[in-house]
Amino acid sequence: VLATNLLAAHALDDLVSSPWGWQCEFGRCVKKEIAHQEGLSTLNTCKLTCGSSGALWPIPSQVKIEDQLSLFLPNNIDFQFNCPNEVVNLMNEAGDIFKDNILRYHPEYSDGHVPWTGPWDASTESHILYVNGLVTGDAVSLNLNTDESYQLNVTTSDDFTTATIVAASFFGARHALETLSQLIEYHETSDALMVVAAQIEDSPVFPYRGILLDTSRNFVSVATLERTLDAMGASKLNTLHWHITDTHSFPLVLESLPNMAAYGAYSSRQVYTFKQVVDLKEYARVRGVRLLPELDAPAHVGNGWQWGHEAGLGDLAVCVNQEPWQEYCVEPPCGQLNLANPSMYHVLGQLYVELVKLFSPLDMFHFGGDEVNMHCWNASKEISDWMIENDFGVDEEAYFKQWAVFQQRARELFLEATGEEEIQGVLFTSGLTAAENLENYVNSSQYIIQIWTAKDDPVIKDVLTRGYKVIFSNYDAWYLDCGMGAWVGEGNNWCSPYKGWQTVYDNSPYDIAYSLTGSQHTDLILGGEATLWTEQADDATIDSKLWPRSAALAERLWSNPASGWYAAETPFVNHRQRLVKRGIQAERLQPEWCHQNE
Ligand code: CP6
Repeated sequence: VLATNLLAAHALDDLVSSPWGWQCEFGRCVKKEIAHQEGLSTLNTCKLTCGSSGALWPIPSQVKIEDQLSLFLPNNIDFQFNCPNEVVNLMNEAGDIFKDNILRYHPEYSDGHVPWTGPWDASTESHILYVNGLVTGDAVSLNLNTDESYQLNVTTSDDFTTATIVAASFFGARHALETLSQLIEYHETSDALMVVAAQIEDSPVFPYRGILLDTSRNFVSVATLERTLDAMGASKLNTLHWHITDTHSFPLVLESLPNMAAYGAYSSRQVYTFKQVVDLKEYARVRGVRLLPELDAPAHVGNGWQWGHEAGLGDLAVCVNQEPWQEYCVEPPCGQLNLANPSMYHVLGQLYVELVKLFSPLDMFHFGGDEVNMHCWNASKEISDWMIENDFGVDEEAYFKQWAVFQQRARELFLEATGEEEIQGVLFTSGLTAAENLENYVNSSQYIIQIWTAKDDPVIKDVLTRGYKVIFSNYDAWYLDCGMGAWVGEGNNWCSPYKGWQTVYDNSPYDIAYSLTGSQHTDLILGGEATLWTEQADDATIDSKLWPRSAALAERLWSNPASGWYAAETPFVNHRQRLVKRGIQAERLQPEWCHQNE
């Protein structure tokens, strides 16, 4: 028996007698071996008692679904939303994506490119799906305060089904459409099936649910960025942290600073134009995602900045591509901004003006700030002379002070570029965010700290007790790359152990060595992100490294279930299937045999 779609797998329950059965655990149907368990049901019954269809991902806060299905015609959807003028166009676009996705989930459609268009079973011809919605708020851009909650009700009468959505923002409403698309199943033939009744109330646990993608170590095409956004929307992830530049390459074409890409891009084809970025921002928004740009500084810069020398501005960056790299940085090629050169600040300010033009509106900006190497600065005669002339001294402490001055100036330049009074900066944990420097150099009302080290790092307690907001991207759970092995060699294999989706799933931001008070939970821990540094990834492999593992992160951050991965396995396999149907080359989780034996 061939179960093309797991959602229809319960049809097999009656046909296949197997040693497996289903049991409800934590609102999810879990497959158990009958030999060791009593009172197990078929998936159908389990779905009823469990109150979950086993299909929804991420699992909603509250869900009641009737385990009966009615037929409807997927190309006969009546879509009507009552919403403020500002969001009418967004809502229509989200509606078109919703309709397209439903056709993509059809079992006879498998190549990820052309939606199923029929023929449909004649008996379903008159059955209409009405999607009616109310959006009360007029927000058109997503930020940390956006209300992403929604209510979704499904009812069915003789020959039509009505799905009613109520949301406080466009973003909540588009999430509701994702959930609704997951309540649709397909029969073995071409019929579409819809649950006859459902009541869902849903909102995310964490406001920041992200993916970091590095486009500097290797170039990433716009098509891959769009696929990433498609999959993020499908999983209710809301932030693409775009690590646009690094020492390796500078792929962004800027109107007033064309030399950055001219000197820094791998080739004239491997760049992002102004129009591509602005279009991508819009593409993301329609899918409920905001772009969070990062310009990593003062370390992790280099290629692209060399033009300054030839333009008579002196060295904008120092120790660029210098060898032996081990002395000047943690990863070749090296490079850091030249603190002694006022032109560097002038160019940085121009760069920020360009970034603001591209990415506004921005309530957050990522300043990077990681992995500064003091020896790189000290090895520059220009910088050490300047330090001595200005009576700073050239010891480690003096360089920390100059790094802090740099960061302060960078923030001011960014604010000037936006014309705003305030912006939330984000900084990776680094020497600057060590306990003794935090209080002197990093203001907790100005900066969010991104913790990329492991869960037992004492820095977590250091920042939370001092009132800093945090984002987690722990490298032992949420680093999806194998970057370090690319240059360290010598048996230092950072890919090992590979972080399976179970590891990604079971890492909760609340589950830390330091015990939190109530308001530290809700006020300070904003969420987390999976990171894909691209030393060893490009267009050919990004999908399979990101997916479906980032979807495991998505449920952790949207629902933060009390249970671990075991209870989530079946719906996770379902969700992976949906990602593939949407054209994402997501990694396979199980042999088909596992599903045939349900
Ligand atoms: N690039 C930048 C990197 C890393 C960081 N910043 C990194 C460090 C350690 C590991 C993986 C990636 N490649 N700019 C640290 C935030 Cl294991």
